[in-house]
Amino acid sequence: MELSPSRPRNQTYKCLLLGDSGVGKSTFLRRHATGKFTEQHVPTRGLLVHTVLLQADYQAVALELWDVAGDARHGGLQNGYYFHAKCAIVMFDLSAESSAASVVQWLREVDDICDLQISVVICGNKADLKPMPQKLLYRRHRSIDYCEISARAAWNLDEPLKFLCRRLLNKSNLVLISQPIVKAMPGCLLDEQKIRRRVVDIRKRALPEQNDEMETSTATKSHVIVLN
Ligand SMILES: Nc1nc2c(ncn2[C@@H]2O[C@H](COP(=O)(O)OP(=O)(O)OP(=O)(O)O)[C@@H](O)[C@H]2O)c(=O)[nH]1
Ligand SMILES: [Mg+2]
Repeated sequence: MELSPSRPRNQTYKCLLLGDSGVGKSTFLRRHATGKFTEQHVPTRGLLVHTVLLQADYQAVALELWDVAGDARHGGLQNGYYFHAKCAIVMFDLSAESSAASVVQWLREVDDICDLQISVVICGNKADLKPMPQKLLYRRHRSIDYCEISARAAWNLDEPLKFLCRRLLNKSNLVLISQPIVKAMPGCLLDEQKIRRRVVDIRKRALPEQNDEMETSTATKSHVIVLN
């Protein structure tokens, strides 16, 4: 009897990558695609797509990342890109207040077109920079998670993908299987423990879920930004 190796089933999920211009969406995508980091900001025109593979047990999952231009002037089809998305990463820059204040708007667009039944992870990028002085607050929601990464320090880059796949597949032992060699940029230091403590704190202080509905006001008081 001949034994043929079992082939993992490959499910593909469309994943939106959203956020203000300059927060690092394309850098994140490029890190996953080629491992490279680009210093200059070249605004995306329309859309970039790259597929990453993850595996749990014998099940392979493909996440098709749709990196949508953050600047509406370069937006192409804009929210025409949102149709049939199964999940989304809404990215902001941990050092830029305005990008955090915009998260609520990006979530509203996702909600309008895809419905917030889809899994979303709010992802603070540039954890290597001095954080904004405002405190970040986040509201518990059954389909929304929160994480922080640094594309520059190549830190935690698989975290948002794992969050989403965990929700999509209900499995916790996911491994990224399509990862190029990714190195931190020279001179880029990161206080990992401090950042992890901050994330734990943000989760601990999470506001209660409100009537199953997305909070729509940006609630930007002087020292606090409510992300969702
Ligand atoms: N310090 C730091 N800079 C970063 C990081 N990630 C990206 N950048 C820089 O942020 C700038 C913008 O990055 P992009 O990836 O082009 O931003 P984008 O979100 O795709 O912007 P649009 O295409 O205009 O929507 C670039 O200068 C990157 O080098 C990071 O983790 N840390
Ligand atoms: Mg871009």
